[in-house]
Amino acid sequence: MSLPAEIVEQAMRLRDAINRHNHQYHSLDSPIISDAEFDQLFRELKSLEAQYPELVTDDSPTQRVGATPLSAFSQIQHEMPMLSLENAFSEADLEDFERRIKARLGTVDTLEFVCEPKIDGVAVSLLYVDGQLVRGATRGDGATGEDITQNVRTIESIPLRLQGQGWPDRLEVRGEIYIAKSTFLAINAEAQARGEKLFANPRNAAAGSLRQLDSRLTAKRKLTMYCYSVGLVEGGDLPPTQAGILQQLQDWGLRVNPLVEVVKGAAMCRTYYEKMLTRRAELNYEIDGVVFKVNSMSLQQRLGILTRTPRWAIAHKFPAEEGYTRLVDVEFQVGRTGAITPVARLEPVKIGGVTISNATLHNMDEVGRLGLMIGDRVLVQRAGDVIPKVVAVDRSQRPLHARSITMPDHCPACGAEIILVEGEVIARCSGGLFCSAQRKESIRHFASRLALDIEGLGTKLVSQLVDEGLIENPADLYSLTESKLLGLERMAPKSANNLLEALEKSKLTTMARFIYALGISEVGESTARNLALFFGDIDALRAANNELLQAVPDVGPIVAEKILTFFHQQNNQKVIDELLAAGIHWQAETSSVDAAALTGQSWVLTGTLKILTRNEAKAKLQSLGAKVSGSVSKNTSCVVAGDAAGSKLAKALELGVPVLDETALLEMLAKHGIQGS
Ligand code: 9MJ
Repeated sequence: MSLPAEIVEQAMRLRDAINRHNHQYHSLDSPIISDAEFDQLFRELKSLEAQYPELVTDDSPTQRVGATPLSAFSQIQHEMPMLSLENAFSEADLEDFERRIKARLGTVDTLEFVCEPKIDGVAVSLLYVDGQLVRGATRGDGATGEDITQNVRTIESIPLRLQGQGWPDRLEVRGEIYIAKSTFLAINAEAQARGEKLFANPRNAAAGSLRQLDSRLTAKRKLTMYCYSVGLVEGGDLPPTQAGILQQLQDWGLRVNPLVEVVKGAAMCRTYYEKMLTRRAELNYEIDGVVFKVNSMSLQQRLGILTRTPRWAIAHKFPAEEGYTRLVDVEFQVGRTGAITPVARLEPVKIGGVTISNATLHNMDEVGRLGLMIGDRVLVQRAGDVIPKVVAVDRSQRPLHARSITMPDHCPACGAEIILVEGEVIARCSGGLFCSAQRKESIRHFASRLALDIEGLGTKLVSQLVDEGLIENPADLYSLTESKLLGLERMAPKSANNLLEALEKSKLTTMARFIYALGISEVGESTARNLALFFGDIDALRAANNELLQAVPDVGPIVAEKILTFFHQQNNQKVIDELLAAGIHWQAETSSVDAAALTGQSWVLTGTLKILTRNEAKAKLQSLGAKVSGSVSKNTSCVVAGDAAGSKLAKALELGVPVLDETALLEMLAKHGIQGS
């Protein structure tokens, strides 16, 4: 039976629309219809295909998942080897690279290079025949890889059929499949909740997800891909430059990194490297360096390949952020609230240009999950400026004399009993303010940047001052004198004076900082700000009852209880009195600000703002009493949409949640007494 022409046409129209919107959403990050509208198109196509099963084609977007699980991956031979890249680690390596190329080409002209972020994922090859995706394969050893067609078909940013026209009959596209950092964290959080093994990093998570024999599992992992080159090209032509090819791939619906740039000469490559190094932390995917490629394809041809690496490309690697070393010992540190944290003492190892000899182990559950023993060879990871952590254990290298790690019964600082509250993973010292470690931490917190910001009062000095009996609590800081300080080891008159000056300067602060500095359990910066705005007066806060506290935005029964407990302690009240008597003061919170204007409202920020930073916008909304949340729901009061706002904006529109642009936000803030910048 032949299908009615209008049905075939309708199915084609739906597929085209779905493919186009998929590309807008996944590759260009700029959806033009809402999720609901997209779902509607998808449902229409599904029901049409259910009604007319002959309509179902292999490249229909409804066919991404559905294959039966495999028993093993089959091997494939790459028709053109998948190359690896030579590495450069320094400016000199880069200059050498340029010099070699110029010598080989016999030219003195400045060369054009394409600069690309080097994605730390899994290299794959996609084969399109007549525009249809027919095969996906891993790089393997470059000559032989594994057939992962079923799995790549589940990745929504990989088109099952190329868009537009003019593609070669056979086209092999290469690139890197990866998992976004945010997705990686979510996967691990879920694994942790289920008590499963965690992935060490996003690359392992991507590789593990791609190596699933059951593609339904791969489909759940939200993998994506950036394409960066072509392999086999038959029956058609491509643009004459690398940059042109990338643009062409994007036009055919493949995802290409928007941070690619064309530059002239090695010096500008270096500038690109520096720029990406500073942007690295803010990207939602891991990059381990940048790649430079000669832009002209004819020059690439002339330069050719050296065994396994092309002469026309080089990877400029960032300093490694992971490294193996040995766990020498585990010590137990006591935090401000008595929480006991196991800390790994490591054989010093250089990671990302920094020598690491300590790493956090978080808690004993984590030690158990890692299966860690003292003496083990461990993988240490350093990400940006966060504390390094042990992420994996190399059990094959466990020495015979490896020792197990046990939580002590008593606090290493004060000897008080360590208690494990039921239902909590964190063990705590029961010594309270008698524990010198807790005292040191609370003074250190008081002096920290977001609290009273006392310059020069670091961990070592606080420790020295407490150990010498010069201070016991934050208020004692203000009775320090030059002569007392000069009694300390290695304290020069200049440093002593600097500290006294910093202490004097810290006396003028804000009420929010002061509340935060007190170190009340569960009261972070944002809650402190809300408390300051709500009460406006420290005595009102000190006298508040549970009910009143819970009227403050963000304060629920647990936080209210913590605040009450803190102020019930005579010792804490005494310290506050002494601090105020020492001259700590602040200006009244600006009364023209309508601090309760948005109380009870939940706001969401999305897209790029031009005038305010995200954090500024968030703080300003919070100061009017709004909660700022990360996801849109029917309970969201308002969404602020900046440039390139994506799915959150679509969701808001779908749910009928009010949307403001940045100008409207600034107007609203001004109306409530808050200036824009
Ligand atoms: C990555 N990993 O992002 C290449 N790569 O080119 C980029 N890898 C590459 N290019 C030729 N951007 C071989 C490998």
